Amino acid sequence: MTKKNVNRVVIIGTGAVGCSYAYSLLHQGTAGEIVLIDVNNEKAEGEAMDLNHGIPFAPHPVKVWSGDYDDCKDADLVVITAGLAQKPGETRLDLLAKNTEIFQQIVKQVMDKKFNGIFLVATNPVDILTHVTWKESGLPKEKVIGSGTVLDSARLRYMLGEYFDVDTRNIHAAVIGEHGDTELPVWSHASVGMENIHKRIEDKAELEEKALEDIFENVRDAAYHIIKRKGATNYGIGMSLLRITQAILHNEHSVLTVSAHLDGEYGEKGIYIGVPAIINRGGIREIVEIDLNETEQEQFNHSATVLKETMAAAIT
Ligand code: 6V0
Repeated sequence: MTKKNVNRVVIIGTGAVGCSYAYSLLHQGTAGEIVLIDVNNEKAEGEAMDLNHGIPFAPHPVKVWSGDYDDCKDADLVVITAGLAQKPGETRLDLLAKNTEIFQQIVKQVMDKKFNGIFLVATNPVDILTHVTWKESGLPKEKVIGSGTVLDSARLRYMLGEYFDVDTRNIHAAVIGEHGDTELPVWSHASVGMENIHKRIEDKAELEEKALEDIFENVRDAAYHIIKRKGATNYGIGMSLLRITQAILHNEHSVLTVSAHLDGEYGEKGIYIGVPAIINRGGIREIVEIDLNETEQEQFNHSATVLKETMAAAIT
């Protein structure tokens, strides 16, 4: 379909994550056009029909349709949430090899249409698949972004907000590193309201440092806890993708812990990994290099090493 003078977002993969994201986009009126693509075309069609029936209640006019790769040509943003989920007995490496193949096909089809917008990747393992997207697309690194630890940082802020009984929006705290088991919280820069988190604990008799460890464990393992109960996680990631999309399409220059390509920052090179970065209409404007304390720096380097080893083992 010919593009109108509005922002077009193409979502590839209309499973639980892709549809929660589409629903969030529609609610907020963030994009003027939302295109759904899935290898299961009927699923994409059904989702588009269903979403269309909510348009009378959206804040702005929006067009939603199930499309094809031709629609990527004029897209501002292509968001990939397609892929296979882990099956019983299958390792993460097996899954990575299969999803890498799927990504190579998807990215090739998008680039064949002369796409020149921004890629946003959510499929797991997200850091490595963002790297694959960057390699296959040939686009500059700032135009290929992974959702990274945006969701993990949101989970941390939510759980800290509950613990301190302070509005989540006034909690400044971030998770960085691999979106996975080796991620880490940056306590050295965390604050509640405008007060340093450790000082806040010291000031209040009912609070204790040990709680921070438990909170972070719950953040890190949140996906396992949710998947055990409902089989997938979709709303939190849907809203995280929306937040990144707003930062891009509204040229916000917002700081979010996306998966960005490092070129010496934090002492690492040649990988995509979760770090704070300034996001605007051009994608990643700048990686924010905060001073980590010694423990955090060690944990970050360990996380980067695990990612590099996994990538080397799976991608030949
Ligand atoms: P799902 O519900 O199985 O949906 C995946 C969709 O991808 C299905 O509709 C498939 O038909 C489609 N698909 C598969 N192959 C292709 C292809 N070649 N082209 C187009 N479409 C294809 O999975 P769900 O939506 O639950 O999860 C999607 C991915 O998001 C998984 O890898 C999750 O692990 C990942 N998540 C990432 C998070 C993050 O923070 N980055 C958070 C939650 C889930």
